[in-house]
Amino acid sequence: MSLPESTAPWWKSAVVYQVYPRSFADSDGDGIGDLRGIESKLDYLAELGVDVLWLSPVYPSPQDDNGYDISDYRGIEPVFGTLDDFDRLLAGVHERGMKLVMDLVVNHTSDEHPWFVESRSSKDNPKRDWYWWRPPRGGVPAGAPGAEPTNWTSFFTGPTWELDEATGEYYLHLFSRKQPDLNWENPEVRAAVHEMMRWWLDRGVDGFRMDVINMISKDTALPDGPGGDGSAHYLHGPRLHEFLQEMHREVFADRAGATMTVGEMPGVTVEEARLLTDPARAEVDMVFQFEHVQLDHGPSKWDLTGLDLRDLKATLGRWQAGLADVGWNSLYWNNHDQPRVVSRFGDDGRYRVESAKALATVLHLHRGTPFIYQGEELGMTNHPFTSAAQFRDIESVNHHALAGDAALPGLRAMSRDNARTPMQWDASPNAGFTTGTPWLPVNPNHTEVNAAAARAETDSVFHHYRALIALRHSEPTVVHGNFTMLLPDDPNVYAFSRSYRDTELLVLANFTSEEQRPDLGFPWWDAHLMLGSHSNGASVLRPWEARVYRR
Ligand code: TEU
Repeated sequence: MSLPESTAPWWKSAVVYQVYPRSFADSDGDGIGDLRGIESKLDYLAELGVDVLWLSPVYPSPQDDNGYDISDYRGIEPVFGTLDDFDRLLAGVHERGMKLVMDLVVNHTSDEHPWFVESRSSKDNPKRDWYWWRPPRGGVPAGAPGAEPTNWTSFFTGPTWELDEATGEYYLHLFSRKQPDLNWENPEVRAAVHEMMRWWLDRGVDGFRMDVINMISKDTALPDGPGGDGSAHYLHGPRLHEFLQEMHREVFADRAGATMTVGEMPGVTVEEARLLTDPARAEVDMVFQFEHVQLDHGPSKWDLTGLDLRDLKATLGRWQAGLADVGWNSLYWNNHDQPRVVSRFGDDGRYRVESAKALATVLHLHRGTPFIYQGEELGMTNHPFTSAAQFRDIESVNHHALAGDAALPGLRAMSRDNARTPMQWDASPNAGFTTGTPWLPVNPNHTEVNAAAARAETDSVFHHYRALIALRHSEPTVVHGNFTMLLPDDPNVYAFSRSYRDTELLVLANFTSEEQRPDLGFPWWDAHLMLGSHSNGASVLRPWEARVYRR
C-alpha cells in the first residue's frame, strides 16, 4: 500500500504566504506597494521557507474595495505595475521553487468593467443577463424606500440593490454598489470566467484563491430575508456544487493536480466542506471557513465579546474531526479582512513575542494547509488608530458613517485596516516600506517590530515560523498525523496530539499570562522536546509558552 506522503497532493505539505500588494513593498515611492516591490522581497520569503505566494488582487480596478472590484481580469493595475512585471515576479517565484496563486474575484466585477458597462447600457443589451437586474418591488415607485427587489442588507451596510435611473431597474450588489454581482445562472458568464482562468494558468500561475465563491449560486426567486439578512438565499445556493464541478472540468481537470484552489466561503459548515473538498467530487481543494474568527464578537463583528479558549478548541477541533477522513482543512488566523491575531487572541504588550509564537505553534501543528498573512511572521500588531478619519477600508468607513464615533472601539479592534498597514521591513521612518508617503500609516512600533530586527534575532517570531515550516517539511506526522484534542475544557491551555505510524507529537500552549500546570495524566515534560518558545521548564508552562514534544 502506497504511503500518504508519496501520493498526497503537493499543497498538503505546503505553507502559503498571503501578500497584500498595496501594503507589502513599494518600489517607486508612490506610497503604495507594487509587483517590483514584491519581487525585491522574494529572497526574504525563500528564507522564511514558504512554498506558495497568494497575491490579493493586482488587476485593474477603481480600488473601491482595494482591488476586489475588478474592471479588467487580464491586466495589471498600473499602480502595481505591468504584465511584464508580473511575468518577471512569477519567474522569480518559480526559480526559487515556490508557486504563485492569484485571487479570483468572480462573484462580482467592478461597475467599471466593460461587461457591466454594456449590461447597464440598455435592457435588451446582450449582456443584460450577465448581472442581476430587477424592476422595482411591485407597487413601489423606483427610488422610493422599499422599492428594492429584496430587503437584503449589503456586507458594507445599506441595501444590496442600486437603482439605475437610465433603465429604471435595480442591480444586485452583495458588497459595494461598485461591485455588481455576476449572474452565474448564465452559461456565457461561466464560460467567460473559465476562459479567463485558463489564460492565467497558461501564463504559469499555479492556482486560485476564490473570493466569496459560495455566493455565486443564488435562489433565483430572490425572496426577502429575516430582518434584511438574505444570506439563506445567496450563501451555498442550489447550483454551487454544479458550478464548481463544471469549473473544475473546464479549467483544472487537464492539469493533473499541478494546481491548488482554496474557496473563501463565509458561513460554510463542516458538512458542506466535506463535500466541497472531497477530491472524488472535484470541486475545490480547500475552503476558508469563518467559525473560528467569529467567536469573539456578537452577531455584528463590531460587538466585541472576547474569546473563550474552550470555544476556539471546540470549533477547530470539530473541523479537524470533520475533515479527518475526507477533504482537507485550510488553517489561518490572519488575512487582509481580519485584525492581527496577536492583538486579538494573544497579548500584543508584554508577551507579544511569546503569544505570537504560541498562536503560530498551535495553528501550524493542526492538520491542514497553513496560511501566513504578511507580517504575521514578525508578530505585527493592530494599529493604534486614534480617529475615524484614519480608516480607509470601505467596510469601516461605511460602518462609521452609520454608527458614528460610538463605533470607534469596535473599529480599533476589528477594522480590516489593522491588517492593511504597511509591512514593517526595518526601523527607518516608513519601516522601509516606501520612500514616499504610505497610503496607510505605518505602525509606530515598527522601530521594534520589523523584519531586519527579527532576522538578526535568532529567538524571534520570524525564526520560530521558519522552524515550524521546516518541521512541516521534514516530519510527515505534521502533515498526515491524526489529530486528537486534549484538555477540551481547560480555559487556559490548548493541548492536542498528532499521531502517524509510530510517531506521536504532543503540542501544549499556555494562552494566559500566568504559569499553568496542565495535567495530561502522564509526565509529558519527559518526552523529547522538538520545539519550544522557552527552554524545557519541566511541568510548568510559563506565560504564553508553547512546546512541541515527540513521544
Ligand atoms: O471577503 C468576504 C467576506 O466575507 C468579508 O467581506 C467579510 O465579511 C468581512 O471582511 C468581515 O469583516 C472577500 C474579500 O476577502 C474581501 O476583502 C472583500 O471585501 C469581499 O470578499 C468582497 O470581494
